[in-house]
Amino acid sequence: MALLFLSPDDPADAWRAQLQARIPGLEVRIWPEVGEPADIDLALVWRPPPGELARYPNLRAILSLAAGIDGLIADPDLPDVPIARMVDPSLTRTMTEYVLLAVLRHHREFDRFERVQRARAWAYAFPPQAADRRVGIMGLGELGSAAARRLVAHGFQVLGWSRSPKALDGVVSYAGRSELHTFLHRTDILVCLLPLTADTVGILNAATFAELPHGACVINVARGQHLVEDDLVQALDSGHLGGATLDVFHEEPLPPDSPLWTNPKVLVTPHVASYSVPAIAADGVAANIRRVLAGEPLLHQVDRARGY
Ligand code: NDP
Ligand code: OXD
Repeated sequence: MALLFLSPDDPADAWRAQLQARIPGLEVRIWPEVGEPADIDLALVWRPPPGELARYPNLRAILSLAAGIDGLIADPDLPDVPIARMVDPSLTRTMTEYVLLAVLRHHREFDRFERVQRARAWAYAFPPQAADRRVGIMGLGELGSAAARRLVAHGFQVLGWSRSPKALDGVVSYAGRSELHTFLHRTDILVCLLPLTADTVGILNAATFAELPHGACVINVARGQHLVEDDLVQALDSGHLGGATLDVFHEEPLPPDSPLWTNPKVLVTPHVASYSVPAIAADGVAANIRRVLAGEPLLHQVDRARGY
């Protein structure tokens, strides 16, 4: 059994060591040193070049190093084999931490204090209590539901919007397009944790922002293509939106001439909201490798027709 490891951003040697500690004898070939393509049974990947995975005639499954598989399934030459997405406690923990931090920063108005500090202004103001702040999370899956639970524990009013209704303690659930309007009207801080699909592309747009209360803030930690960047800049400049935290962008790295870099109401982070630690995430990947060996269905298998 040979596994292809392909990622420009993940530590290949650490992944190899962690997987071999769990599956002795597993051969891990690190792209582009692949050897004979016909030897490859499995691929563990993040952002492979389009067409690359079609080169391996005996590929049995694709294991994604990412939770979001939009880039993978956009490859018209992707082999028709099962795909598992990343579900991992370290990915969930780091995303929960980022969302809590970003929500608290807007809630406690640190974004405004950072701006007024530059003017040496002693701008005294008290924000509302967490219990009076409504945080709305778009996408209540692995990551959205974990973030929601943490925000509930902190005392915020938490709302969630997903395709199907959810029963999460302390979270008011809205589902489907018909309930989006009400969800947005009741949201002061909006967090996007949706997968990127044909239904969700461009969902953070002028019409969506217009439904949010005056002064609302937007946090996008899902995909850059969820956001219409010009609409965001307009809504911020008009004063309708109070601020934004953006971790993902149409083009990554964000081009130097993007107006988002210098907008005083925008915090830019370089797609770091969450990350998998190989020593932790290798447990789930190894479990799926064993499943392939045993001919069993993958854990966290992607539904290609649904797009996530
Ligand atoms: P999941 O698949 O577990 O959850 C997706 C959620 O979105 C589900 O609740 C689903 O509803 C909901 N959803 C999907 N389509 C729609 C729709 N059309 N309308 C309303 N709700 C919808 O995904 P994860 O939580 O694991 O990850 C979410 C995304 O986060 C990833 O796809 C990725 O893009 C992004 N991400 C970003 C990272 C970063 O560092 N910035 C790191 C990791 C992930 P239902 O439950 O009803 O199916
Ligand atoms: C992911 C990501 O989808 O890191 O896991 O963006």
